[in-house]
Amino acid sequence: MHVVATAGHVDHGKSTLVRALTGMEPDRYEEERRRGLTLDLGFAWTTLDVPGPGGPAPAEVAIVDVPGHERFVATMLAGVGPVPAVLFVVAADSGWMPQSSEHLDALTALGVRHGLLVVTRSDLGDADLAVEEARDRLAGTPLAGMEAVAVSAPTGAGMDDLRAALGRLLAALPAPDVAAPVRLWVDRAFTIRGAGTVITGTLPAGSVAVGDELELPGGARPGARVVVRGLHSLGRAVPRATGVARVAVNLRGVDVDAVGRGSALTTPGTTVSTADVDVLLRRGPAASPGRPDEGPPPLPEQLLLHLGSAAVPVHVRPLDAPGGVLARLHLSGALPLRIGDVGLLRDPGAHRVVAGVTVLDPAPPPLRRRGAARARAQALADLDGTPDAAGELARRGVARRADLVAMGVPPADVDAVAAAPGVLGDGEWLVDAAAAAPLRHRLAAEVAAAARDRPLEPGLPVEAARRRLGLPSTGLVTALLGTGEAAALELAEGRLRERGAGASGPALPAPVQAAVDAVLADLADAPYAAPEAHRLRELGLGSRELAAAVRAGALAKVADGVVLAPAALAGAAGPLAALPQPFTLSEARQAWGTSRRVAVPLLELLDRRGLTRKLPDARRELLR
Ligand SMILES: Nc1nc2c(ncn2[C@@H]2O[C@H](COP(=O)(O)OP(=O)(O)OP(=O)(O)O)[C@@H](O)[C@H]2O)c(=O)[nH]1
Ligand SMILES: [Mg+2]
Repeated sequence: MHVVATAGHVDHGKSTLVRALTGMEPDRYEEERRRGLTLDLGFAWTTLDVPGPGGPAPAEVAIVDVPGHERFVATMLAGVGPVPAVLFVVAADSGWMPQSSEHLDALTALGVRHGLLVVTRSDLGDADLAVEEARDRLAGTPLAGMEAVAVSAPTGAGMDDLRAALGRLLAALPAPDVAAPVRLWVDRAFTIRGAGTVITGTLPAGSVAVGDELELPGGARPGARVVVRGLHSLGRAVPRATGVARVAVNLRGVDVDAVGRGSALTTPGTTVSTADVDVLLRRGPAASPGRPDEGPPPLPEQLLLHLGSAAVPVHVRPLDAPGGVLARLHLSGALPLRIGDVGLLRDPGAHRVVAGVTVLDPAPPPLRRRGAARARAQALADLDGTPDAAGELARRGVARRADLVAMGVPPADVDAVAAAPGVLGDGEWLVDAAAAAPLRHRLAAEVAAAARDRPLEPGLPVEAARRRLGLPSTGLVTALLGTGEAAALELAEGRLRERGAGASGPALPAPVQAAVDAVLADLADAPYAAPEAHRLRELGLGSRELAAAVRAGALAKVADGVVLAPAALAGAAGPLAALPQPFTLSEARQAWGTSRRVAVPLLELLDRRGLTRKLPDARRELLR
């Protein structure tokens, strides 16, 4: 299927042309027919012969009929936005008019390159003159070279030529990517009794099938998933529709108020729902893709952004210079966008399309510091809206793989950049190679600072390192290890420390070392008489200090608050060898010259180490 839209000044015969071509009534409302004025989008379709390699073949073409009245330009744009080709209508008897210009400017800004110039009402005026005038106006725009056909609806003159020319136009349209992610801009939403909410739109690429789960970005529940309950195309129920196509989608569990013109249904994870976007502006009389040579006047700050079927008020902030080509748009509501999306900015009061826009970054960084806008302009200077995996990652330093895909970077390109030399990742996130070196430097500095500031701790917890480096995951912190300035760091029990710091034991701070020395002196004559709680307190050895002394190998832990000299613990089985076997707790206590407080956990420790065994009568024997 193909989809084309009409364009042109009010009353120039667009709807009449659609009627003559399809036999269908594009003016759906009684009021439209009564007033002879199109108020809203109309939809009609027909079958015609399209030339192909194997000769002409019948193909279906749907036509989105737009209103020409100056008050309905926003409606016109909602209809044209997702459509790749246009029937540009000019009446022979009145010739080129203001909305001819406004519609042409809009089509130019949207980058529409395929169309037919249809001069209508040829029975009422000089069609050749109208064609000539239109050619003048079209010069320099992407539609300059389109074929021209003159028709008259009442006489039927030119209609066969029109069908033939339309066939040639359709044959020349680029084939859309059937595997592309779906973004279906809604142009109508209504309810059908018994079926619920139905939306219609032009599917430009990709395919939608009954049962598909799609995302409804924006709306009352941003990111909500919806299921395609039913699908119609050109009035028929179909199991699947592939772009380009007109589709009507019956949605399960969606209130009709939650969707409307300007909403979109998308393949989950394939757009960024954003209210801030950096764009390339295409301006001047020919606001066609490509950068203008000279700077036009500054843009108004408040404009309407038209993109897809959406029209959203935006605040425009120039990034490079007033009248420049780069701007940050702040949207009054989020839209689901990708790099390379094309839209336009319009000044509705002035009836003027002021610029075409190409999305360069749908997830731009905030502009906080002075000079941030200018720096941002430099970062964007060479971009043209083609998503580039390496560039996106380099500009961001750290990025989530899924976010790059949502921005429009092909998944295969994201995989390739993830595998590039020097790029780090944890499966979910990526760190650019150039960003890794300064992160390693900061990590080494943080670990050193932590060792200095908190010597009793066995290193900097990875989670603390993550926070200090501002990284999104601890996986990325550990991915930094191994090379560069992080080569000297090691990870043990969730903490980072300088390699080797744990092996010989970290040096204890002087006061702790002095207290430990005092304990060891106490133990010199009675090696198993572990210091009592009051003695430890008096020496300033709390649980943190004791843990550090144990980690440093200066003391050995028997139980909480029970410490011995490491050598005493290692030789604890020795005094038990002189006892009659098996022996009692009391005999062991006396052999060690200590109290039950020490003897009980010490025997349990020896049991666990397999040096002693507890018998059913609670006595123990030494195992050799
Ligand atoms: N004589 C003659 N009248 C025509 C022809 N085409 C359209 N008309 C008349 O021109 C008037 C306007 O036609 P429409 O088709 O409603 O124009 P339109 O471009 O759809 O108008 P809007 O949708 O409101 O912008 C109607 O009265 C038509 O009957 C034609 O080829 N010959
Ligand atoms: Mg009409």
